[in-house]
Amino acid sequence: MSEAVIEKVDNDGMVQLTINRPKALNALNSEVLAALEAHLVELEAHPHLRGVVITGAGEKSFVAGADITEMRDKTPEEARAFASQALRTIKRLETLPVPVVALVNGFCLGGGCELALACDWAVASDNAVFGQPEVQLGVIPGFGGTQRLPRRVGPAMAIDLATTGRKIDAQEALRIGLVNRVMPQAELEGYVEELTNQLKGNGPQAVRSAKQAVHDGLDQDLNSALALETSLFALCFAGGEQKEGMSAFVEKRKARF
Ligand code: DAK
Repeated sequence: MSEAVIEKVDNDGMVQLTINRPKALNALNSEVLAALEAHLVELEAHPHLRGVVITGAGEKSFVAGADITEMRDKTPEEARAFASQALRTIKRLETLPVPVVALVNGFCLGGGCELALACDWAVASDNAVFGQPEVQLGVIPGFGGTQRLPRRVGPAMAIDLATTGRKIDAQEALRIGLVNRVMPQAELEGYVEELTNQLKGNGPQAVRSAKQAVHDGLDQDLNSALALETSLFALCFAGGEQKEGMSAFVEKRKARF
């Protein structure tokens, strides 16, 4: 498989994907997108997947956007094809059945910000820089940014960012709810390990169902979404996980999922 994305898997089904184009600040070109999609297709079929962490190679950038050099000479038809490849790939990431964590270690711009928006969590280094600067290049966000950004930070802030193209620092990203945590770069890996260990300690099917309830419920009216939650809650009692989790509590021991 291409070296444009590096996959590291641990024994418990936790996978780290690293976008590996540090010389171009991990900008997303067709090769990176194809490699990412190939990894995601494999992960979709992974029976014991527990979570995914996605990051960028090096200490300067998560992803500095779509590749401007590659995009510059595209026709409208080619731009549409490029956007649909990216949209499909980002959708695959978003709909993985397990929590996906963006480990944002630097620039997170344009398509990079859109990639992070498709993740369940974003943990950022304190030197991270976020933005949707596409309008400064004469285009708009094309990888879902105009739709996922307002859903994450509200329409007023989304329009502010998408129409000015201004860059914001990690603290502002935290304040507006674009990221969950900010910490010094040196502590980022350690924190993500702590987070993934926490996820791995929980019932795997329960974690999947919690993600499904939130994601699917957001697309429904409240009553339908509450009915979905009830169904998923009831299903928790069909497997062995709930028996083990509750027995462990009663027997004052750690659950073995
Ligand atoms: N694409 C290609 N190369 C990039 C890049 C990018 N997005 N960002 C950085 N690089 C490359 C630089 O060209 C440079 O390459 P060399 O000159 O060394 O060969 C290398 O990475 C290091 O970058 P700098 O020398 O510029 O490093 P600095 O620290 O000085 O500056 C920076 C870092 C992140 C502030 C700066 O590189 C920068 O402003 N980069 C561009 C950020 C940006 O505008 N990102 C948004 C990209 S647009 C659509 C579909 C998709 C999209 C839009 C429409 N449709 C279908 C309609 C998506 C658009 C985007 O994401």
